[in-house]
Amino acid sequence: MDDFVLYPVTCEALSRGRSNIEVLTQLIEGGVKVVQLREKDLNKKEFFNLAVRFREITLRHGVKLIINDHLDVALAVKADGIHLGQSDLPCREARKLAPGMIIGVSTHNLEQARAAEKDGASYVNLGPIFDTTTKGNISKGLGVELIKEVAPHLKIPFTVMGGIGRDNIDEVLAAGARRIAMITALSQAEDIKETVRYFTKKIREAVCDA
Ligand code: TZP
Ligand code: MG
Repeated sequence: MDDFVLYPVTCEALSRGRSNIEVLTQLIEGGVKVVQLREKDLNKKEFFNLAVRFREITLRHGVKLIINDHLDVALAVKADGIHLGQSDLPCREARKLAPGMIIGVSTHNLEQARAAEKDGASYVNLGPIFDTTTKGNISKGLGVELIKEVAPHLKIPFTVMGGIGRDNIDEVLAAGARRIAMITALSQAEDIKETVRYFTKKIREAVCDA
């Protein structure tokens, strides 16, 4: 899970008119080692076709590919992992179908995080940490306290997400987060490569200082 230090998640609609492939290329040039393909508005065939292209590019550069929501697509393109929400296929079932895959589960409290761990998740995401409008409506931030509350109870790694950017990353690092997932702080950056380098350095410095 070392690759998940900075964990970009795609959203073409919030990418300043750039295509997902363009954003992916910039992310990789900036040095990311993992990316999650998350597109809610595509039909299955469109999503699959995009996933095929993501797989080709990520494989060429030794970058891990995690697929959001669609386990069938993740299996079909031989992705490294799948990311599931609380309303998706239960982690326990996904684990049976994909024994060797990285499985991430979105969680919003300690109970969900513990359940995901018990059900075979490889990692959990905690969030949203801060307010974010990326999912459409405002999602209210749960606060960095969530990180402090949940982290001591988990054996598996966790990522954090939701409203994290340059102005508040220090708070999540101070709360103990070491793997940070982001959509808009990266997808809307004018210079994606520079932004990847900025956040990666920040997180790695926090790891070294700990
Ligand atoms: N899950 C929890 S917060 C979130 C998701 C998908 C959106 C995060 O997007 P951003 O732009 O990094 O706030
Ligand atoms: Mg989902």
